[in-house]
Amino acid sequence: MYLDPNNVSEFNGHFFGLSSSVEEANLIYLSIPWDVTTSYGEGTAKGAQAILEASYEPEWYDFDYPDIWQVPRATLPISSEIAQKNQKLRSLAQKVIQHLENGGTTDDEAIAKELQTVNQASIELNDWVYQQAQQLIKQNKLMGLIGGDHSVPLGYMKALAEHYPSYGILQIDAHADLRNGYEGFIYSHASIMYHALQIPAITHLIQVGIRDVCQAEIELIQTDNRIVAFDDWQLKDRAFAGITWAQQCQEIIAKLPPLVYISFDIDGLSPEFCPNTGTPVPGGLQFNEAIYLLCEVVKAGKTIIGFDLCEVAPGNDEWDGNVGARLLYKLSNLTIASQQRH
Ligand SMILES: [Mn+2]
Repeated sequence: MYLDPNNVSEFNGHFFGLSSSVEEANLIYLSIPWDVTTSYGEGTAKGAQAILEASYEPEWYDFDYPDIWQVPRATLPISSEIAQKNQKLRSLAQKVIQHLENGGTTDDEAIAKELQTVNQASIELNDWVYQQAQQLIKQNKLMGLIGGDHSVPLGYMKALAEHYPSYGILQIDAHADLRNGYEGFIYSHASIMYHALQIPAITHLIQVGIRDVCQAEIELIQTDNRIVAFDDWQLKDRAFAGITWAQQCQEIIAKLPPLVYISFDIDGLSPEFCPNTGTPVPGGLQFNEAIYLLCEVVKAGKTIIGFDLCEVAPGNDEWDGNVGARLLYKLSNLTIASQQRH
């Protein structure tokens, strides 16, 4: 197919208009319109669609990798079945959250059925993501997963764990996501890394930008030697004391194993870049700091085996989607570039 880099194409349902077939593509985008367990602001189920629509804005030229847009990519259609299921389950989850806000507990009979239905549906979603990822990985495809809330990549992480003997996760996030369930939801957006650490192949979890955590999460960080947290307070304290971001990035990268999965929760960035995300927290990384870190990961010789981008939620304008699209493009290019060395 002929693509003209000087004239971005008409909307064709593919991210960035880069519309190869799945067969010829090196990188496949899988979107998950799911935000069932979202506790605060909703809307991340529409994040992938917002990124998709905004993805026609950025130019294809990448200053680090000028020709990389030519590497074929394909976009799987956003499942309307999952979107509909999400809609139905959200109202059940809302009932649970409402019950808890009114002083009830997760053990109450009044919400037992709702909790069970939501938890079962989350297991089914994880299985579905696992199947999709496994099929693509078997064909030697790279995959980029777009949320949805941060509960969605677990199946993908499991599929990667079957393909690679071991790997590490670089998590950029305002939250540690190490809760053993949240509000009765076993597969909550606040629990993704708790579940990831149950996968034996995941040997490292390096967290960057976290700044909103509970006591139990801190205890897990301190006792599980697979986890290293570069929390936002520490990063900023050291920056104020004159330690450069370049130096701090090298310290972060030194903790990573050779194979790296990137889990990017958009709320790891400063809220000016994600004003409509589900649980925004002041502080966080600047857009360019995040990009710099990711570029350095690749320059350091690490191989990115896959990534997710979660928690983008659209507002009344295109901004959240626009930032998400630019981040998705860079994540994609860096993943491809890190693989091309082999
Ligand atoms: Mn998260």
